Amino acid sequence: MALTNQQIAGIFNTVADMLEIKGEIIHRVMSYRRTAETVADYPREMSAVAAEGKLTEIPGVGKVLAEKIQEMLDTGQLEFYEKLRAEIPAGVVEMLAVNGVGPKKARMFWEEAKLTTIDALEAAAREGKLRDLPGMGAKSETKILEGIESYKRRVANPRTPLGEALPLAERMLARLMALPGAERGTVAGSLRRGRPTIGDVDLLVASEDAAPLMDAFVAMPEVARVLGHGESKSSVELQSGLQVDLKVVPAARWGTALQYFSGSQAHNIKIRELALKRGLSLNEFAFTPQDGSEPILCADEEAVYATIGMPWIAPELREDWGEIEAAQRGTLPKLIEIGDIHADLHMHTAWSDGALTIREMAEAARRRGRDFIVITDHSRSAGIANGLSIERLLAQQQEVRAVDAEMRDAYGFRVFHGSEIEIKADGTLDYPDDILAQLDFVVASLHVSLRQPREQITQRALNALSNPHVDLMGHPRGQLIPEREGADLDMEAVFAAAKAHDTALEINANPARLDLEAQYAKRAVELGIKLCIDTDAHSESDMDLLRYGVMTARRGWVEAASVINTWPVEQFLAWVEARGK
Ligand code: DGT
Ligand code: CA
Ligand code: CA
Ligand code: ZN
Repeated sequence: MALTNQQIAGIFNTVADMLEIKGEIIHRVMSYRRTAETVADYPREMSAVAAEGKLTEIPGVGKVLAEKIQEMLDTGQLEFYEKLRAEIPAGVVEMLAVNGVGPKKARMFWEEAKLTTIDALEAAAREGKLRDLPGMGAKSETKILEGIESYKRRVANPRTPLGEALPLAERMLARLMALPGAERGTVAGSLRRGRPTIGDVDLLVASEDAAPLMDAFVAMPEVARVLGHGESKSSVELQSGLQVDLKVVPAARWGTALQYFSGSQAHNIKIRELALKRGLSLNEFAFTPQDGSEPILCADEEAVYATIGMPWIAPELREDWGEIEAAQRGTLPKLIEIGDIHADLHMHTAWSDGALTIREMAEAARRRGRDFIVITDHSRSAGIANGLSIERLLAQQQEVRAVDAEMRDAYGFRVFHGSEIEIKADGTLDYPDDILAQLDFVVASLHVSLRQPREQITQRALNALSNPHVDLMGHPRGQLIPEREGADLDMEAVFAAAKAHDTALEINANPARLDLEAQYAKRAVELGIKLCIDTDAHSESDMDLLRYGVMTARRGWVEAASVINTWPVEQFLAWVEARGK
């Protein structure tokens, strides 16, 4: 079979990497990269274009690279690429995937230090052998070790972030639902449960006629490979490498199928055990009584749970974290919903690293139904984020007050002035207390020195939480999905301080953060700590990420009452006031 566009693009990209390592002129490297991009995004297969003799007519593909595409289609390989492969060890090319290693460094590690694998690079860094190479130092050596750690995690755990998978899944589902015969449809699996990362996408559609849905599904433009094309189940692999499964069931069996394919496996095992205790064997199709009587079909999930004597359990709770016992006792939480959120208390403008003006952010938030916001740009030591000096902070306050007056008059919408202050590496806060006292609301965040030892970084968090001017700790653990684990914080100590000082903890809704994650949010709820679900928006579209924060909160059993931005503005202001500002 002829090489696919993805395979051709992959080879061109690797050639570009190799040429860069060799120090080729950047023009040549860029022409490979550009062509790779063109080929990857091209709506038709290169083999089809070549069959018509029209490769050179593709915009941006010159004569030389068109010949190379032809060669790959004819022979299944590229001689130029094979030659480079013989010259540059694969491990050196692989080094480019490590954060902090560019082509010049990779070449230096190879030629000067004779390192040809990532493992060898790691060993050399651990032994302190990289720091004496030209342009290197102890700091860049540590950076490379961190980069290798993150690279290894990516390779070992190739899960897709929720924020990437969900929009894609919803797009594919919408196309299926537009077809005649599709009655109901939803995402299922870990995606429906709102896990921060997902292994594969599960789609479920109710229809009496599965075949046209299956055919449309495997023919979607995102599909790179069809893994299975059956009567009621199909699986495809997308160009991104993500797998998507589609199941089609008759509407009469929707409930059991949806319950089954939503998981989690641990939750379902317990549910099946409970069914068995009632003499019913449960699978994706039905409850089958063991006494041989007629199967019980469930058209919705409520019926499934009712059959085993319990109320419906929201999918976000189905992790076997105690939800089945709570359902049996009648003590399931009344989970927060997106409509409960009235404010966004953490957002950035063009004063620091955001895209919009204060007024534009306020308008965008108002259009999304919020009643008030707090502008929290970065503080002065956040150099790369254009953090605000004290002078700029005070000047910004004038503008916030002016916008607040206008928005208040026009719409009853309020804009408050805050800051997202750095908790600096030494544990001090980035503005003095007398400045913090002039702000309406203060978010304190860890952005730097996140790899400090547990005791040291925990102490920094405690310093911030115990400052009477700090109202909220932003994205407390500092994790980035999927590449960076959270800081090594003593979370019980963090919770105790948040509780003692009545400082709120954030559930940052950005799908790259989702921090606090559900298990920590759940613990915070148990301890009666206040939470806040913010978008940390740097642009208008960031405000639409709120749903991921709400999903995460729901996974953490969070109810609206403990979330400070569900409150009306008067209650919010009274709380901030009472905290001793
Ligand atoms: P993922 O894709 O790794 O993020 O996690 P899930 O939960 O989406 O798992 P997946 O895609 O393997 O299966 C979707 C659901 O289907 C899963 O949550 C429960 C159900 N399921 C799949 N395979 C099995 C199985 O072998 N046993 C049981 N009890 N349930 C299964
Ligand atoms: Ca899945
Ligand atoms: Ca699956
Ligand atoms: Zn922020």
